[in-house]
Amino acid sequence: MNFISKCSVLAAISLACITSQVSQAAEVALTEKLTAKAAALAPYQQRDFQEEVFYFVLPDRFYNADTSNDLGAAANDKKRAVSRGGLDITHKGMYHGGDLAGLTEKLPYLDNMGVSAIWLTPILRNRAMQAGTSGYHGYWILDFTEIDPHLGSNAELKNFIDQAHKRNIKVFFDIITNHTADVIKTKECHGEDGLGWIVDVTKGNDCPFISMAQLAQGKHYSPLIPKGDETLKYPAWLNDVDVYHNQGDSFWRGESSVRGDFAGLDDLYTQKASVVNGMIDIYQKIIDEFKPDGFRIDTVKHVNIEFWQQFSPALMQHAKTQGIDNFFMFGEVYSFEPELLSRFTTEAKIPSVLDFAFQGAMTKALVEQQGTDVLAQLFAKDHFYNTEHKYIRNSNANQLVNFTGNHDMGRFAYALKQSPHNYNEEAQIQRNLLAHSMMFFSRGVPVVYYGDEQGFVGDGGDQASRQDMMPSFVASYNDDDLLATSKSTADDNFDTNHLFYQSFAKYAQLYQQYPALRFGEQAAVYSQNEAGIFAITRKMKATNKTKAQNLLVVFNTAINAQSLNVVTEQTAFKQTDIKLLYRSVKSGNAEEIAPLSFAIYQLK
Ligand SMILES: [Ca+2]
Ligand SMILES: [Ca+2]
Ligand SMILES: [Ca+2]
Ligand SMILES: [Ca+2]
Repeated sequence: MNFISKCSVLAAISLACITSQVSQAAEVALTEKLTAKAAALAPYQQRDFQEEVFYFVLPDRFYNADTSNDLGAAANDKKRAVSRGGLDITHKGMYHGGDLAGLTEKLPYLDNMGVSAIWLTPILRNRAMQAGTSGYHGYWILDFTEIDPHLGSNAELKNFIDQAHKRNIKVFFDIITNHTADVIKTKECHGEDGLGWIVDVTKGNDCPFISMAQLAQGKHYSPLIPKGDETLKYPAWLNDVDVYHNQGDSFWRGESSVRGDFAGLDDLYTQKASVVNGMIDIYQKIIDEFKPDGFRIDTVKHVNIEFWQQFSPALMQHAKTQGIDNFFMFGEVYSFEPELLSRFTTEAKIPSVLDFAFQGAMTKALVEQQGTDVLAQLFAKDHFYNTEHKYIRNSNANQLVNFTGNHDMGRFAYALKQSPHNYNEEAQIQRNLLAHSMMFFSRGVPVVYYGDEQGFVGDGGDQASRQDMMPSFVASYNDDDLLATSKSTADDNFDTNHLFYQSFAKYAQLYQQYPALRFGEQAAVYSQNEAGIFAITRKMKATNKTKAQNLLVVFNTAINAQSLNVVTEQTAFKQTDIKLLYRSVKSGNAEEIAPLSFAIYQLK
């Protein structure tokens, strides 16, 4: 019986719609009141990675609760002199003063949104200034044994973790093994003292890459450390030029991608056993001292796979010996191809990766308006991630890390703003919300990029996407038109009434309320070659803690209402076996999916 097709937005009150066979009772019963977290959420020590709602934040850009550390190291601190300075709150490439004390103070804000895990950009001590900008982002590490003084002390980090744990929130560190800060120079590129430039940097390639074939022919750079910089790095073995590749700058292809420097950042010789063991030792000590709940690993693609095969199992095992049974790691592999991404969860033995392919498919579906088939095509490759590791947990697509945008590529809201489809603000709001709902309810673990919950947009990637949550003094941030608010980034933006904050809190609540949204096996049951319905099921067998659960999640990427009927006609589901649990937009009968909205149904 094709009764749903009689229902449309205009005919929403027709008899056919009112006598809808799909129960709406559950939707009405679902509380609208936000609870901090579903009571069912397990204590963090016992909680699986797949249960988390992540919040990814740059501490420098979040909240400044201690102005005494804004310049970093103390003026009389000789050991840390290079970690002092770099503060300019008007400049997007400089320190803005945010710190661990600020994050600690704002934990209730994150808790109330349903955040259960926080991923911080690197917090180890950086070189404060390099080539005219600062290490506010944390990716220029000099000292792998202590916290950057701009962010606070080791004791403040421990306090932050303690306070997060008291709220049942996990803390993940962002770690780097590919490179250190830029200290090493070469005579050929920077002169005998290493302080200048010999090559013409205006021609693009900073310090031209020397290939293995060229090395075999005797061509090489003469690495040197400028006078006074010989002992800047900790632990001390990192000051030996022989533990680096010294082959010049990467041009991001071929062997240069693994052996070249990231714009001068000293690229570690990760094929050497001493470097592998040294890095394992560094991060085992970090685990011992701070007991983090896991690591996000930077620049994974730029380190040889053999390194990860040793590093990853060693750290996973070590964390267990420290009593962190659910310790987890996920890597940044900047690729949109599941075939390549999955090499790192299978061959390289890293438990999971950030799912750039998911971000790419979402952009095609919701920014470019391609058919929802692009999503089905992405998920059809999920089997690439399946494996059984000998030393660590199995890899599978359910553990992938979903995101809509980040600090490098920019925010999803920026992609929408840039679209040739010229979306108006309402359309940008709806598409942004739908993207985030897909991030929560598709297989994988959701990551909210800080500020997305306040309607931040940005002018691009990198520095342009790293706005302040505290009142900003950066002109190019403050002239942005934020979504769903009359505020600008010049204001304080910890608004718990913002539509996005409220919506993400609701998504987190649903995610934590229905185990199948976290653990359920996903199958794509309907997609089409134009914007419209994308439907998935999430099936979960009964466990000793939970009953079996079988959900149908339906997304509508079209700008007109769609009917659930298209799904039931294509599948074996009977209308009477489907019960509506939640709709993001309540209009029409229970089978109607409003434009740019989603609905969650329970299947018998
Ligand atoms: Ca500060
Ligand atoms: Ca490398
Ligand atoms: Ca260098
Ligand atoms: Ca701007």
